[in-house]
Amino acid sequence: MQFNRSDFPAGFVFGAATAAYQIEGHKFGGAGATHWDTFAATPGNVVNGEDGALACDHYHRFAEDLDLLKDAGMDAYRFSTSWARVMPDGRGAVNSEGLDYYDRLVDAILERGLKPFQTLYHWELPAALSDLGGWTNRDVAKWFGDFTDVITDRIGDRVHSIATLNEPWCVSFLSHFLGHHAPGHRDIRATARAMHHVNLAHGEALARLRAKGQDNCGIVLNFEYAAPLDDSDAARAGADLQDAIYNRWFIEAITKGTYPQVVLDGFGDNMPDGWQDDMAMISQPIDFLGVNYYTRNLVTQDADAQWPGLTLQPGDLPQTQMGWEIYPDGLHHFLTRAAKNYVGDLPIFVTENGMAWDDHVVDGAVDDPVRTGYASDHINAAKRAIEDGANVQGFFYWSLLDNYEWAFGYEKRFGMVHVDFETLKRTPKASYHALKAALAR
Ligand code: IFM
Repeated sequence: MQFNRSDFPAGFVFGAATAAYQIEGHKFGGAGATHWDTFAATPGNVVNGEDGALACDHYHRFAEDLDLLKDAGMDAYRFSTSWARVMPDGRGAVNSEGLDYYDRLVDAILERGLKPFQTLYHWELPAALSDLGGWTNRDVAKWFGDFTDVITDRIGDRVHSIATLNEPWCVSFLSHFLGHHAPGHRDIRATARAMHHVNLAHGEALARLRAKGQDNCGIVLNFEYAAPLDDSDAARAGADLQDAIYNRWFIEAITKGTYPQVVLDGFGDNMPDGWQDDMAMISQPIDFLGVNYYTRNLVTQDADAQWPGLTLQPGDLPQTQMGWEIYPDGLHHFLTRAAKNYVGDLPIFVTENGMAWDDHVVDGAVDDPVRTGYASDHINAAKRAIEDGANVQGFFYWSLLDNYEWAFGYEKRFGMVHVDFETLKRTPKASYHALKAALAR
């Protein structure tokens, strides 16, 4: 990789990220059903109907996985805590096996000298709460607050930082308007509600964490670069609307207590009554911002089509296995833009960045030069953002392991470590070794 650890400020954190449902093996340890289990069991939603029942069996193999992080010379592990593992019905009864598991996991992270970066929610909503409307029900904020209390009472004394939610755009728009993720709705009213309630849940969780005296609390947002497809007014308007829905809706709510008018206009009467009264709760001060970034899209709009009337396509740069265009300048853009327009000097972490490729083990090794280049170019984009004044304090590669890539099942491989899903054998890829070498320099 074209960087050395010594190019970065002292204390800069290098790590890798994962998420509970994607790696743990949800069938173990008394976890309750989630809306991803039921979504995956419904034909047509997930490639091969695959689910997270076994995944990478991190539940039993986390020690081996944490050793991989340590052996690479990384500083931190970003993981998430499954709501349904801790509270199988989402409310009420607590599963002590689930709490014990996260207790062991955090201790094992610390024993290896790694910093535990916790995310409270990375998408596996308990199915019992989905029955009650899930993210469309305003009560989800309180339910999430109660889960926050339970898990924080157990591990909050040892985690380094806590992010409330991962990628609220996916939790709401992708899952309730586009229908690509659980619960698979395509309904504008459900979307408007979910897009507000996910922010409210962040605010509620933050209030609960503050009441316990927790520091280093923030949120992880995903950003996607939206460029006009061409020089037309339609393309400019389309890129602006896409940026508002995907990027500005969440960061503006959290840091300024406002929503972009262009999206409110589209949602119209579908916003929940009295949403304005929640904005102070949503915009409480955070301690850090997590930025997830992967790609760019070129956008245009058909103003005569039903709102939002957007068409998206990748540009002509090389693409990953996901068909996502590789555009490292976008990471520099969002890091500097976040600092300039939204969070000022607050610490920013790149909490996810990485790529999928059709990797294979050949003679015991996995050669993945495209991933090495991808990671190197994006880490250098983060370095440029620091030089341009953004207070970027860390970079987490997505992901440590090949894992359950949601609607794509196990087909798309994002890991720096290959996982054979028959034997569960881990094989560090060439990119892992390249990162290790750069971190030692
Ligand atoms: O796998 C996901 C992860 O769960 C959230 N961020 C994007 C990754 C790649 O799609």
